[in-house]
Amino acid sequence: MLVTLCGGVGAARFLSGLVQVVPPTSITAIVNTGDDLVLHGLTICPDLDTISYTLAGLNNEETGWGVVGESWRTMERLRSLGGAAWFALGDLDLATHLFRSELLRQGATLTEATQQFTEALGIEVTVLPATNDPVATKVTLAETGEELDFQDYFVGRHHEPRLRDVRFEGVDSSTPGPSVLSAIANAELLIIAPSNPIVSLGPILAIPGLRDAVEERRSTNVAISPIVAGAALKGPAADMLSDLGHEPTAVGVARLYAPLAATFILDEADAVHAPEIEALGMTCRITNTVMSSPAASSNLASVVLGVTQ
Ligand code: FO1
Repeated sequence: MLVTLCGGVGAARFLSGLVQVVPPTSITAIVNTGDDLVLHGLTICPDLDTISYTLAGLNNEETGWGVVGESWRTMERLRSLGGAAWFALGDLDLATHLFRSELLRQGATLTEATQQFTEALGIEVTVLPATNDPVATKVTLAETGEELDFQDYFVGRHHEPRLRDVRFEGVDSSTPGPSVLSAIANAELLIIAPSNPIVSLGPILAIPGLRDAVEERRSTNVAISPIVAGAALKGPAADMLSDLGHEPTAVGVARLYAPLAATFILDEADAVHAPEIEALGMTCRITNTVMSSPAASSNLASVVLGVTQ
């Protein structure tokens, strides 16, 4: 079994490569829930949905989120009524939030609702929310000291403001979701996907017991750098790293992950950094990590799997 700790787009692209090279049933994706929000009374789980849509071949590749071939009639109508349309829920995507929210209202856990959703989409990868407890990422803006909910910052403010702090509300009293710790303990290989280390991996690793479980098996863990040549492929990861006092490079990411993984996957563009990363006690594998096509994703997955061979 393979376990991947996942955020959104980068992790989804990596998983779409992994399923090309190993049976999907042998993969468990443990997914961030810190970006989740309740809007219009609906529970929206962006990272779980990006992963699920991508594995089902339904993801909108242009935006990176939402459903391919989407229409926006409900949002247009909502806007004309004066409703909150800042967070764009497409007509097809809305069905996901209706489906999940009704299951939760009837008493299902997020794990159970996710299982029903992924089964309905024909997904054979096991997709697990990292926790069933409410954990909400909050950011403090550097300039004003104002604290915002993650999506108010990310979508509402186009992730432009610089940050002073990030915290995960509720995480201290959260517990890992069912099967999460056993999946981590029993995996042949654990992969830290190329996701934002602060707001995608951060909320997962902050769940009590989770970081320890990952550290305990460090020798067979692999981390993939989400930063290539000093920039994130998507989103504000590089700015966030630097705002919070980390070097916004693959080396900065490696410093965060050195206690967690023995192997670090580095892009060819960053090969020059390999000696500095190896000095942290990690072994580097250098390859193309930019998943610009299905072939690039499967190549990256093969390199990661090569760690066990
Ligand atoms: N991102 C945007 O930039 N604008 C949106 O209006 C937006 C809506 C949205 C709806 C459902 C969903 O699952 C994701 C959505 N996202 C949107 C993406 C989301 O904010 C981010 O991908 C993540 O939370 C960051 O990883």
